[in-house]
Amino acid sequence: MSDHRFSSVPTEEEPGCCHLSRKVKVCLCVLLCVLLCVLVAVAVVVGVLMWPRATPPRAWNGTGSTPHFSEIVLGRCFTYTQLLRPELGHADCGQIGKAFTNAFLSKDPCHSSEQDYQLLLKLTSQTIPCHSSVFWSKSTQLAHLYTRVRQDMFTLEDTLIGYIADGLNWCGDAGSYEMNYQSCPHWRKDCINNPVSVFWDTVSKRFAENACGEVQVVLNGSVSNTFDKNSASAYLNPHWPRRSVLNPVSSMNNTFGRVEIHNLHPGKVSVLKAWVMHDIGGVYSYHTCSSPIIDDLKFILSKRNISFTCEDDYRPIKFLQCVKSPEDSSCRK
Ligand SMILES: *[C@@H]1O[C@H](CO)[C@@H](O)[C@H](O)[C@H]1NC(C)=O
Ligand SMILES: *[C@@H]1O[C@H](CO)[C@@H](O)[C@H](O)[C@H]1NC(C)=O
Ligand SMILES: *[C@@H]1O[C@H](CO)[C@@H](O)[C@H](O)[C@H]1NC(C)=O
Ligand SMILES: CC(=O)N[C@H]1CO[C@H](CO)[C@@H](O)[C@@H]1O
Repeated sequence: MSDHRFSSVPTEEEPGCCHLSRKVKVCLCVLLCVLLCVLVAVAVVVGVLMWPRATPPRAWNGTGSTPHFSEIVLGRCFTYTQLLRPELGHADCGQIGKAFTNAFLSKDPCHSSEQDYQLLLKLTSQTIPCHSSVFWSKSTQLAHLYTRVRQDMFTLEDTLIGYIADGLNWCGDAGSYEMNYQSCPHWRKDCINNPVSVFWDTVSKRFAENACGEVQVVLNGSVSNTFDKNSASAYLNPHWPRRSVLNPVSSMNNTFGRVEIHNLHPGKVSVLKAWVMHDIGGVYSYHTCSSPIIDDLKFILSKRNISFTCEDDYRPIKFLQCVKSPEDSSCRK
């Protein structure tokens, strides 16, 4: 009771402090400790919450990482290795997922390198049978329709690594362990050595290097800007736009010309067969097998001792187009 009196009488504070009972002192001490602990805890929590905001990731001009990137990668890996190609059932999807994110997390997204992806490449190595590689340029949909029907044929996106990454976007930040979901470097506006462009160049190169026997390429004869005026540089200039899955029309155009044809092995690849396809009902065919751009392609390959053939509107692929437009006159003969 006396304790209570003391604490509630402020005028007696000074002398009172020395007469405090042991019990009160212990109580005060405990109270102080608790208070201190609470303060420290609050400081830590606030610190943790504020930290990312203290160093926000850099802002870029390109779209940010695909939401749920890691989950998508893992899910696709299991889908591919367990359901689509069970012969790859031994692949370790957990490790593949980790190797993928480790390739770019906590790194400057403008200094991505082939080296970053080496472990991922190793974990996803896959043997593609000879005579079954299909390249494409500006014909993504049709080429994939073709390999979907011909399950023995493979575009890059039909291999494990291509299947996992197709259509995704990703980047990290040098100052954080997190992915950057806000923005990522745009290949033209920011930097060309960004994680996505470097990835596609790296895996395209391996895909081309591993190709053997007769290989095919599906080309789009119905686009003007792809192959005309800039055609030679499109095939020869190493700084030409990289593949970007987010913008297939504008920038996915030249991985074949810039990376893939230069990495075909003359000893392994006997012939490259080009199919120049035209849109059904398209107003104008910009390119055919007799276009100068095809000559350029032929020339590049001949210098590398790879023979080349070209066919306009290759029938097996034309049939696929005709499924969608059965009434078109070109489909009725
Ligand atoms: C050619 O490219 C255009 C524009 O990207 C696309 O709409 C069309 O489907 C493509 N045609 C073929 C045959 O791939
Ligand atoms: C590839 O896309 C870029 C961006 O739109 C375009 O400027 C360029 O002309 C295209 N290249 C070819 C060869 O079509
Ligand atoms: C192509 O073959 C010719 C003769 O068969 C040879 O002299 C030349 O070195 C080869 N070129 C390449 C790039 O392999
Ligand atoms: C080319 C381009 O659009 N660059 C822009 C990228 O984003 C920064 C700011 O985030 C702008 O200042 C640039 O103009």
